[in-house]
Amino acid sequence: MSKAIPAPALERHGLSDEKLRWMLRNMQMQRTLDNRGFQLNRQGKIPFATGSEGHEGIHAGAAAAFERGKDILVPYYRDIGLCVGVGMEPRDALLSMFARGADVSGGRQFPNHYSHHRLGILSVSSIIAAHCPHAVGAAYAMKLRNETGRAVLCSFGDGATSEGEWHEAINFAAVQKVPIVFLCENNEWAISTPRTHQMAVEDIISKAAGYGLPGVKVDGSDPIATYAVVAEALDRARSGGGPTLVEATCYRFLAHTTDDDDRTYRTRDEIERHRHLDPVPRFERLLLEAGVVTTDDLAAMKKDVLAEVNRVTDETEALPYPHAHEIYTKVYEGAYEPWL
Ligand SMILES: Cc1ncc(C[n+]2csc(CCOP(=O)(O)OP(=O)(O)O)c2C)c(N)n1
Ligand SMILES: [Mg+2]
Repeated sequence: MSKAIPAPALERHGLSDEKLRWMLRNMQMQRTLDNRGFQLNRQGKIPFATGSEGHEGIHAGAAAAFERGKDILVPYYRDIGLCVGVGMEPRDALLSMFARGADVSGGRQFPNHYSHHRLGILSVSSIIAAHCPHAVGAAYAMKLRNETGRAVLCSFGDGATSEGEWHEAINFAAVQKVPIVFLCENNEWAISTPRTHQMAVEDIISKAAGYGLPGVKVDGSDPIATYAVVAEALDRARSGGGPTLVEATCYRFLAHTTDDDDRTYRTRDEIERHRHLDPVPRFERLLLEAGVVTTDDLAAMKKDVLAEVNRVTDETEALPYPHAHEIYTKVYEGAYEPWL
């Protein structure tokens, strides 16, 4: 009689079962919110949404490494899962999509451009890479104030690494050894431009060598591996070891945004060829095989996430737009509040 071959032990990098289940729920929440954005747009209820399908592993892994109440996140527009992972409520994502008055920006910010003062989430910039010098500035302030034990996590896409501001930011960060982790979410595309048409190097981390900071490449479809790399880089930054460039690979499964028709520049075949990288079913399978979740747990988790997103969608849609007389509130007020 042949014996069943036991599944290889899960390399969990110290993550408890509870934390692994939390990461999986975060990934399911991200995907559900993502799909909700596209659905609401196609129903004509919201003007715009970005899709982050394929980025879930990076977001769950990096969020698990982020220390709430200490670290600062400087995200970009594709980071819905990362923002929710560091404490933003799904309701905030819907308030932003619906541009309701109760949104943190009062319904004024571009959809998917989140921010949250209390959670330490700096406002997203639509201008590619413009947030990188801001992130370095926040990290420089930590250094000047002798604040150890905290760091900045700054994320961006592969396309951002072709921008001048990105190069200036990482150069200054490396020279000043500020506490920051640069997290590149390399999804192979910058709207319709494939990575190979905008850089002559294979690996984005090779750009780190020119500036004298370490670069680490990780499979971003694997949230545990991403966690391990980002956690180590954040730890080093928090203890005065300086910046790191992390390149987390993934694939963008949806069009760039709801305004983009990706059929004009890539085949459906190409997308299907990358399906094996889809982090959500991959992580579900891994946790099932390791006995961290059961099929019943999985079904309950998905049902619970969908119920929450349905509930906040309805609640948020029912809320009012900002009033015209509030046009100047939440624009300049509080702009000089320090980031404590
Ligand atoms: C300075 C600047 N140039 C061009 C644009 C238009 N634009 C918006 S998103 C984008 C692609 C960015 O790609 P990437 O950094 O790889 O991020 P991804 O969208 O793939 O996650 C471009 C070119 C912009 N917003 N800002
Ligand atoms: Mg990209």
